[in-house]
Amino acid sequence: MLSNEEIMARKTRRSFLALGAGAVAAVGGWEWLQHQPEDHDTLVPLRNVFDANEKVVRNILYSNNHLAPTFPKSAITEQKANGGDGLDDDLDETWRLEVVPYGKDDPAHSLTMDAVRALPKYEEVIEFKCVEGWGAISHFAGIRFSDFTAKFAPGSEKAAFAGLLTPDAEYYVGLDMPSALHPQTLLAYEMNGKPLTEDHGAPLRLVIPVKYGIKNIKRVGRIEYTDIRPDDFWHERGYDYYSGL
Ligand SMILES: Nc1nc2c(c(=O)[nH]1)N[C@H]1C(S)=C(S)[C@@H](COP(=O)(O)O)O[C@H]1N2
Ligand SMILES: [Mo]
Repeated sequence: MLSNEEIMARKTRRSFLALGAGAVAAVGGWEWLQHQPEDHDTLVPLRNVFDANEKVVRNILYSNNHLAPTFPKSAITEQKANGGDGLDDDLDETWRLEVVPYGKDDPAHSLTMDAVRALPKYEEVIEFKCVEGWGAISHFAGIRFSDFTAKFAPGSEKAAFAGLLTPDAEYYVGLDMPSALHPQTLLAYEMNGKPLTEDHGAPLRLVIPVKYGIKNIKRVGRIEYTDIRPDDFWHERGYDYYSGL
């Protein structure tokens, strides 16, 4: 007969094995999902389950200091223009960037590009990855999202999220604040040494190399800092809310 101690020891061992298997399944399932093709309809329930897991796994594996790889300019490749939601209206000199700081309902600023350009310029050559399976090495220049926040919405760093929308609100993304404040996250106005073209998001687009292309919103017209998880265009269509790399 087994002693009580022996029974307890066996039970404990079994729970540890189950826990380990669960963790492996969570990471494996998440990796697997990231590599699935466009047919997202059938994957929606699975994705919702993995949303929760992904957050836990992401917090364990990455910190704000985890940097995306950078490349020499000689490695730059052609990046096609992809996705035109929110870019339909004519772009003219009426463009402004509205900023709604944490705890406010209305914009505190309506900024011109000159005001944006006044912040320190930062450049990076990074890999841009679309969930459709293609990628490109591109050179972007602009300002750090963290510098922008410190200048135009000081204190908003403590919000849980930033929501970014096109001027017509047809395309919109939500970002967890650690990713938004990541040192490689830019509001970019140049691509491969030239001013951004309209199909790549002129006059100002987000470049967030720790996330898939879907989060890199083009033609940003409004930035809101909030604790309420912002709506997200591709999350509504079945993709992982965080879409981290
Ligand atoms: N406003 C807006 N931003 C957007 C999209 C879009 O449809 N509208 N598509 C996203 C997707 S899916 C990708 S892959 C990238 C493509 O960026 P690019 O056109 O500069 O290559 O933009 C992202 N940002
Ligand atoms: Mo994409």
